[in-house]
Amino acid sequence: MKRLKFLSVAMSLLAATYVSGQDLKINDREYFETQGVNVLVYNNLFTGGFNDEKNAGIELIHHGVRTAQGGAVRLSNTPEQWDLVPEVLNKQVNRASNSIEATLKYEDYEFESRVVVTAKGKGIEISVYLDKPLPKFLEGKAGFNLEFLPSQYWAKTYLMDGRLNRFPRYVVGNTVTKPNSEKLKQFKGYETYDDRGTGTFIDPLPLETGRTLLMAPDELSRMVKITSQDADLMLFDGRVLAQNGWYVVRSLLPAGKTGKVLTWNVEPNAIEGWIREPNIGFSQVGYLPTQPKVAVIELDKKDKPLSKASLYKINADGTTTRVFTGNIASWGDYYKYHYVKFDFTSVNTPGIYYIQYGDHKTNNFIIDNTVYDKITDATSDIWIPIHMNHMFVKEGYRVWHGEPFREGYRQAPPNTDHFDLHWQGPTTDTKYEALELIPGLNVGGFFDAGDFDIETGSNISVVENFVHTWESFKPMRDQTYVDQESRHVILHRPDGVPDILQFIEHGTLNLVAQAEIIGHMAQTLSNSVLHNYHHLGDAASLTDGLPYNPELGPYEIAEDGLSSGVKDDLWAFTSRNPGLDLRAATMFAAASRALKGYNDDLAERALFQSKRLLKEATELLAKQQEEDSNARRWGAMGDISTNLQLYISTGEQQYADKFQELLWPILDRNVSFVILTALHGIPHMDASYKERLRPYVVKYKEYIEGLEKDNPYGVPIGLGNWAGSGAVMNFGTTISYANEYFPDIIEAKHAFKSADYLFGCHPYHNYSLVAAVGAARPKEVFYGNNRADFSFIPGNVAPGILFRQPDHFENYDDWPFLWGQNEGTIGGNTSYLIFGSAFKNLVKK
Ligand SMILES: [Ca+2]
Ligand SMILES: [Ca+2]
Ligand SMILES: [Ca+2]
Repeated sequence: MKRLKFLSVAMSLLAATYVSGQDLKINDREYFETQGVNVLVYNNLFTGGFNDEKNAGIELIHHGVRTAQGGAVRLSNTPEQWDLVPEVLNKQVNRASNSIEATLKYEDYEFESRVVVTAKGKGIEISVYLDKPLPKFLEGKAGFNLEFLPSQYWAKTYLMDGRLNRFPRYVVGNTVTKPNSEKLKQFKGYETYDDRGTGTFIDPLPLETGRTLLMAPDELSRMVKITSQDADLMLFDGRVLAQNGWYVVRSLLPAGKTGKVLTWNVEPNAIEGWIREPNIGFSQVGYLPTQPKVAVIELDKKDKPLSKASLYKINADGTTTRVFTGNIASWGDYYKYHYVKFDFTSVNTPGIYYIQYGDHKTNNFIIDNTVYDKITDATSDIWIPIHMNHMFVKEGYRVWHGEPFREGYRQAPPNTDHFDLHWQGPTTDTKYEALELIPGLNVGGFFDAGDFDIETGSNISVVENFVHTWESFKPMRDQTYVDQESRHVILHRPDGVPDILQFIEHGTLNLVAQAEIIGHMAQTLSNSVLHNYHHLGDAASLTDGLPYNPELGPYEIAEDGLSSGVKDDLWAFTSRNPGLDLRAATMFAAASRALKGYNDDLAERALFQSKRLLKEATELLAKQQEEDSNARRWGAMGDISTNLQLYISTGEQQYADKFQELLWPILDRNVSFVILTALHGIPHMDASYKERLRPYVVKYKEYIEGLEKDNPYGVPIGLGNWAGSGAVMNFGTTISYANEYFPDIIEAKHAFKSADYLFGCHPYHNYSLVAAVGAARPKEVFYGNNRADFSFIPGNVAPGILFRQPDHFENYDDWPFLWGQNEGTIGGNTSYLIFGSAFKNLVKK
């Protein structure tokens, strides 16, 4: 909707476009800027490791949207995640010459190049310099690439040397295969592709080749002209190799040359007089009649704030009535935008409303006492059961996935480095040989996120989150059929058992199996090969269902049909970590409490493992501490929450003492970091504990008030590489509990800021970050296992609004693939269950 409106503005400015705009200049934040065009030069760097690599290099923010990135010397046509990335050795900003330059290095090939970006009028010149000729092996491989966001260009036109074309909506490209000997090695020697024994890899062919590329002349906000003086421009479609690929414009660097070897002129069109549309942030879920109602309006700094905004009510006959007009209050600047607020708290009649700010009208929302009633239902009824591993999951006519990993898990070989940040140490720490089947682990557990591994640490938190939700709020909701016997899950089919007990059972089944079979907790149950780690689609098709048999040739199936030569198995990473075992011990104790009376056998097994792991882990940790004094300070016995949980489970005073010993100094240093854990201690400690906590709660109140000055939304906004919805939920949960125990200090009204932010009142756009029932305009795309369909799994909570250096907030809603913005995790979404439950509880009062 926003874009349609934008188009009409663009069209009306058509006539004015070719009047010379402002020239690009380096601004105070050290990137090139003119109104509507920002060119960033290595403000965000490649890492080569686990960060999303579609967030780095030379980047273009074009009329408010980051439409191009990845500008750098690259070694393949359409680089994938885990392809080698250049290290940016140094970056110099030269205001006198209006240029920014950086040296790029590929350590593996001892290959350095220098990229110089110089403002030239409305565009930039990008030049590549070589001091030494290209290494022989990189001839025909090294080139300069710039990547454009497919969702912002598909179906638009482009011209290559005047030839007419249209960007393809879906990839239908030409490729060739080349011998693997020509393939460059990938990060740490991993391979993102399975060659099916052909000994070849796929190399995309260009869609077009020429010297002048004019992109999107039909859409002035996206129009970019690129000319290359010395080498052909090639346009590739990276989606041919990977669904998260972008359109890549590329020129090869010449062999045998030094000095200035490549020059591009890139001219992004700047619409004369363009001003970004106001982003009117409000809760898409709506508001209670009695709650605070404040819209935060994000404005272009060139925009002139209006003095008033209005609220309109949509009547039963479809007509609308203006019911309230109020003043706009300035909040101030936050990074690159200006923020104003519109308070319409006084409107308290239930009904359907929209906000009118100048010419801008929002979509409708509801004011009513019931708006929050269903905020956790999609998460508990749909997202969570779909992420149940080792089960067949069906909804209506649709099978979400078959039963995955029937062939079980094999012992990860010693000294194995894993792409998902795990490591099998020098020994297996089990009775199993490397690659031997560890029978019985393929039961229960939850997929980690958009991938299908079992992260033990996450699964422990998940069971704890479920138990916490169960014990605090007793949700009896039953919308899911779960049959462990036949390994079947059916959504929207009640079976007489509260779903949350079935989720606790499901998580516990896997974790108990780990403890019983391995003897301690595995770090993870995960993919052995990278090329099925990024598997998209049905988890049951990730492996071939047969265990790997080294006696067989590649891809061969044994005559008895019981094993195969396909190296696609999942492995158990089993290096023993007593800290993890200790966490598991507390989780098992909690699970045992919850399961008693529902699944007594599992409750007993969990309790047995809890006691055993507690004893063994405590001994192991004590031994570690003797050997290493650092372990004393940073080891798992230093985990505050674990000690509280141990006290709750065992009633042993030593854990209560340890909990308090650790708690108070950290509260002194950073109240907001541990206050929630401290609050959870109240029901289990004596009255003096609560009184001692009181001054810290007063301090937390100051923190809450400080956030009002920190940013216009009044919630903690994270600036890391994974966006901050988790911290916002935690903030709301903390306020809900603090209000329960200290209503005289912490007012309930603060919790609404978390809900507002999650449901639409945040930077960049105003869509709800939860694929939730009840929101008028939830986000439409998320990074789940169905992300290739540009879809979502209901109830998912996106990490949300990602900060890009140095001043850009972003959440793509037409491109699901950036995980730091759009991926839901089992840990995060079960935290949302707690937030939602605590918040609903608070609202009830
Ligand atoms: Ca994972
Ligand atoms: Ca049920
Ligand atoms: Ca297999």
